[in-house]
Parts: sequence; C-alpha cells; structure tokens
Amino acid sequence: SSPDSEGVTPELEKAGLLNKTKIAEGGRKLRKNWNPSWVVLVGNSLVFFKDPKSQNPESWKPGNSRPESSVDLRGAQLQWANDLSSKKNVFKLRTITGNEFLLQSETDSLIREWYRTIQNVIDRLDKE
Ligand code: I3P
Repeated sequence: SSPDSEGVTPELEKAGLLNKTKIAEGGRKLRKNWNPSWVVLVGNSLVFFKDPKSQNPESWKPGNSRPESSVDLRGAQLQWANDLSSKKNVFKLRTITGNEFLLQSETDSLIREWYRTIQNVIDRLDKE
C-alpha cells in the first residue's frame, strides 16, 4: 500500500523555482501568463506556490503559506514543448482532466532534472 494510505507524510521529492504558465483548463485554451512559481513535488502531486521572493518578506511565512494550485500526476503526460514558446527549456504537463501547464527554466540541467523526476513519478503511478 502507499505511504499515504498508512497516514505517513508523503515524501518530498523536489522543490524549486520555475517559470510557469497555465495554457489550458479542461481542454479549453487559456491566454499565457508566465510567472515565477515555487514548485514542490510531493507524493503524487505537483504543488505550486507564488514566488516567495516576489512577496513582501513580512507576509511570507514558510509554515503557513497556502498553495496557489496543485496538480495530480496520476495519468498525467509530460513532453518537451519548445515549439510552444519563444523561451528555451520548456516542457508541457497535461493532467488527466485536460489542464495544461508549461514549465520553464533558463538553466538546462535544472529543467532536465525536473522533467526526469516528474516523469519518474508519472511512470511509478502508471504501474500501480
Ligand atoms: C504573450 C506573451 C507570452 C508569449 C506569448 C504572447 O503576449 O508575450 O510571453 O509566450 O506568445 O502571446 P501577451 O502578454 O500579449 O499575452 P512565450 O513567452 O512562451 O513565447 P504565444 O502567443 O506565441 O504563445
């Protein structure tokens, strides 16, 4: 059984700053709006927080910051998508519900590591 079902805190796989835009909601195309996002991969989810650095330091309290949104990686699809942006190092994440996000970093090694780690989680969930 999964750690979650035993009431254990899900394992934190990765966290870091990426540029993010949502490009579709339930299969319906959205206008791009790129923003830096603090991205946390924990358990079966990718969780997005507003960039802490862009916030007033007074308002930033690590313990009580609320996620902006969260993505279930079960059944999700990942693909490189440099054709979908003028930016470099872009990949697209599509959820089973038809929400689509582009994630980007100027740092090649960093974006490759994110791609690999997210794909590993998707593959693990596919096998369950
Ligand atoms: C968009 C904005 C985005 C750009 C997008 C533009 O213009 O410049 O950054 O995406 O290109 O339409 P606006 O702010 O007026 O909405 P990229 O940075 O990913 O290229 P697109 O329409 O070719 O996706």
